[in-house]
Parts: sequence; C-alpha cells; structure tokens
Amino acid sequence: MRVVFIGPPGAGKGTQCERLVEYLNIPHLSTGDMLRQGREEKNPLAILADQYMSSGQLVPDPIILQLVGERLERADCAQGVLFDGFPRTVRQAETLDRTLDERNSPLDIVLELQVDDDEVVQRLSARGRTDDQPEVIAQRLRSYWNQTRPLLDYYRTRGILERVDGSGTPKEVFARIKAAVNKRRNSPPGPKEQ
Ligand code: B4P
Repeated sequence: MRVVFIGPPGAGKGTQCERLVEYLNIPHLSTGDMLRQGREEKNPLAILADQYMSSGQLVPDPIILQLVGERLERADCAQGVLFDGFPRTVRQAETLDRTLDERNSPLDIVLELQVDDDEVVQRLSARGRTDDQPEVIAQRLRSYWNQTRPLLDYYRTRGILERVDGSGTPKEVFARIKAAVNKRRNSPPGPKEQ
C-alpha cells in the first residue's frame, strides 16, 4: 500500500507511523526524520533546511522534493511506502502524484489524524525537542493551518481521504487507524467525490 499521513504537529504521526509500517510491512518515509538525520550527518541540504525547522516554518519545496525523490528511487519503495509528514503543501502533493502516476502506483489512502490545538501544545511541550518551544509550536501550527490543511480538500476530491480521531491513548488511536486502512484494503477506491 501507498499511504500518506497528515496531521498537525504533535498529532502523533511519528508514534502511529512506527506501528503502521510494522503492520503493513512497508518502508517509513518521514521527511522530518530525514531532515534531522541529514542535519546530524552535516548534509548541506539538511543544514540549509535547519533554519526553517528551528523557526517552525516549512522547509522550501525544492529541498523536500529532492530528498524525497532520491529516497523513492530506492528499491524498497517499489511495493509500498508510508509517507509521514509529506506532502505538506499542494505543490508537494502534485509532484508526488505525478511521480507515482509515472510508476502506475497511485496512493491508496490518505489518513488525516485529527487532534485539537490545545492537545497538540500540551503533547509537544512535554516532549521538549529543540523545535518544541512555545513560539515555535505556534508557528508550526500556523504553517499547518495555512499550507497543509488545503491538502485535505485536494485529497478529498480524489476520494482517498480518511479521517481518524487522534485523541486517546496511542493504542486506541492505532485501532482506529487499522480499521480505516482495512476498510480501504477490502473495498477498491470508489468514484471520485465531487
Ligand atoms: P516532523 O518531524 O514531521 O514533526 P511534527 O509534525 O512535529 O510531528 P511529530 O511526528 O514530531 O510529532 P508526533 O505527532 O509524532 O516535522 C518537523 C519539521 O520538519 C517541520 O516543522 C518542518 O519544518 C520540517 N518538515 C518536515 N517535513 C516537511 C515537508 N514535507 N515540507 C516542509 N517542511 C517539512 O508526536 C508528538 C508528541 O506527542 C510525541 O512526544 C509523542 O510521544 C506524543 N504523542 C503521540 N501520540 C500521543 C497520544 N495518543 N497521546 C499523548 N501523547 C502522544
């Protein structure tokens, strides 16, 4: 399966993706993890990206698209992939669609993990990563509402969007995700929604 995970920062994407890749036995492509790993390895693109990440802004599309394009070339992505935190802009989504269409392997499902802003702030403040400072969290939420939320309509009109309630324990949330994924697996995509 080819799955996209969308949700505000701190919605639990990373937490749930770890479980889902194991369940579906597909590789996990997390742009956030790739950028952080690149930063550790002093990769020039990731170092450039760091100034955006540390201020809570989205990294420019060309940097992200280059990183993802290179990753998708690897053989393990041939049978399926879980995109975590990518795409985050309509331009990223359009580029991904074109790439997958060329391979005749379109997305199967887009999961929207829904958690309200207060809960997000609470979760991220408890984690304490360098970009989990209050003013950076506020900017990450603004980036989500302004640049990433429009993607939901993009995928809704394609008939592949599934909403999942991200509240409750990680186990409860994962049970809802499994149900949404299995519903799609057992029924082929319906006609496109208008
Ligand atoms: P990401 O690494 O994708 O980080 P995130 O959106 O903050 O989500 P994350 O995965 O960390 O949080 P999670 O919900 O799992 O992005 C970081 C930055 O990289 C972005 O701000 C941006 O600058 C850049 N970037 C990445 N991809 C990009 C792209 N495509 N385009 C442009 N820029 C890009 O977990 C949060 C916390 O909640 C954890 O501590 C977890 O333990 C906890 N938690 C999870 N589930 C919970 C539950 N059910 N109950 C309570 N706590 C829970």
